[in-house]
Amino acid sequence: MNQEYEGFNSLAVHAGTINDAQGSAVAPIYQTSTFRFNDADHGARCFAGEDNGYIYTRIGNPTIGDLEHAVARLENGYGSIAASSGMAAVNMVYLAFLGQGKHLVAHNSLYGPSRGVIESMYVRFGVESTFVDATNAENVAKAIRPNTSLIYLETPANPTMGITDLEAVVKIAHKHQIPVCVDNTFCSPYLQQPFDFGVDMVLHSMTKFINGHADIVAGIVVARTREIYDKLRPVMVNMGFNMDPHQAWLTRRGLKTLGIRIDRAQENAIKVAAFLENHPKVQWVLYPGLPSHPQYELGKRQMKGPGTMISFGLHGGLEAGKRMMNSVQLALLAVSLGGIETLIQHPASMTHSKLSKEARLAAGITDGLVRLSVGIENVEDIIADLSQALEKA
Ligand code: LCS
Repeated sequence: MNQEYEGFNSLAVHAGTINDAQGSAVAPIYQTSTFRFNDADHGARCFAGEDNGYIYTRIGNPTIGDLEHAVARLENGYGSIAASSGMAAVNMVYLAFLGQGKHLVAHNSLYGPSRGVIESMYVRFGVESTFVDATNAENVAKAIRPNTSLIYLETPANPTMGITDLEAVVKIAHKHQIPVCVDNTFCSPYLQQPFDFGVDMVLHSMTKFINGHADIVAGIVVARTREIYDKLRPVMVNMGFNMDPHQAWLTRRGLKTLGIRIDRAQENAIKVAAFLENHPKVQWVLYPGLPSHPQYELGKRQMKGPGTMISFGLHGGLEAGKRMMNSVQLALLAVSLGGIETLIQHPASMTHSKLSKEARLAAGITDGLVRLSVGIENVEDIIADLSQALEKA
């Protein structure tokens, strides 16, 4: 395709596609661990960075590169580095910017292990951390210390759906020359482009919306500048966080339909959120598309749509929530999110169960919180399923 094109869905389909000698419409899977050099000097030049020939799949591979190119293009970043999982992507950022005597400021509601790994593992290597409610940017400003070297956010956050004002946090962070990373998993680049607000790194668990079919685990970090890219890439290579070419190929295939999958699931989620909010057994609903969301106006400014993730609580608390989750028939009682199928889970006993009860409650992850990832099924069927499950709650 020679013509310049900018539309999201056009880029999702075409960006980065390898032009191979056979003219295949789909980028081939380079299922190889290593690459032959033309001669010894060529090998030496590849290692010296004077020739961009491929060397070894942990370092780089055309199928993985194809995916990296496409995601960087969709996020409008300088470049991206794919990883074996979302957690490998999170750790790529932590290892590049944290170390002995350094300090992390992060939102208090993050995917459980993104916080847990800091408090249980990085602490052993002398990393300090402060988790604050970043939905109030002032709390981030107050937590900054002279040794703060990274600000790490999720917006909307898993699972509280809290929305952080990226422009406000970036302004504070950059005054102190501190890089900001945003986990954009809940939105994908289709609904939010954090580089528009000046952040420095964007990461995704591509297990979720980007792949979208619940058949692989994968992650990626996108860097706004070459300087940041050059800090991240060696971590992936040296820690062995690399993807597998087949995993990259499946993810690239899923990415092609990202926009239309989200359009459909989001249309469903808007109706499901309204259904839940009006249900007598439901006490509260947190969904960026409902005016009752505490950061509704900010969400409308910062996001291109409210997304497909909904958190809610029942009047009957945890026990009622459990009865509901045990009664769903169409939705799957399973963790993960952002796929074509509707999923329901209980963060306090599942995805966020490794956090201390105190930390969970301070972040707003109450025992009664139920999290729903709305899929692309027929919305009448999703609502009928939730309705019959709520009857048993
Ligand atoms: N970041 C966010 C926001 C996530 O939700 C997850 C996984 C990760 C990073 C880690 O990605 P992974 O290594 O699993 O690809 N979130 C999950 C969840 O909420 N339920 O199951 C996994």
